[in-house]
Amino acid sequence: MKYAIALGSNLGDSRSILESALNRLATVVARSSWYQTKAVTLPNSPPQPDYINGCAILETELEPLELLAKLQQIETEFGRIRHQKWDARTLDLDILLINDVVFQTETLEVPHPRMSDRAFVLVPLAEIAPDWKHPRLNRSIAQLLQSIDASDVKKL
Ligand code: A4P
Ligand code: MG
Repeated sequence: MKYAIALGSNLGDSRSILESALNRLATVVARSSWYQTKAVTLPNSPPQPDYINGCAILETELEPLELLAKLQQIETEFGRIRHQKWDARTLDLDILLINDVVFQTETLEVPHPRMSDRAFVLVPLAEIAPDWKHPRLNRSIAQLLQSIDASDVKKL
């Protein structure tokens, strides 16, 4: 199965946390550059440090819920503590895409429901998978990226 995942961190030594997390993952077939991005927060929440974000493509036999469990285990290993939604975190690992399928359960929704309007996801993903089609929107990652503002995303 082919997966696209997003990596993000805005607490701790983000760059080395992200590198180590990638090394813990099965069969990474492509990885993007790292990008410094402005934190997207909920309205009226206090300011947060910038994030480092990137994306990777994995080939693995793991089923979607097995991969989600593995990603959450790696988040915990790197000191992720869940406070509030969208809080600053040492490591966030999200599943963006799985082949060309739509997958929806209580604990996992793929395509990731917020990916299409987020420059911090689309810029790194377009670097490694510009032609991957979003199965709900029927548009490629490169096309989705063209319709948003990506000026807050800076390559490191
Ligand atoms: N879940 C459902 N679908 C998925 C999926 N496709 N991948 C569930 C991963 N998890 C998925 O996630 C909450 C629950 O979502 C999980 O238990 C899982 O069952 P979480 O990681 O505990 O919490 P979260 O990340 O705070 O929530 P959420 O809503 O997933 O956050 P987002 O939308 O991912 O946003 N700004 C910048 N610049 N860069 C960032 O990386 N990230 C966020 C988090 C906000 N602002 C950001 C960034
Ligand atoms: Mg998450």
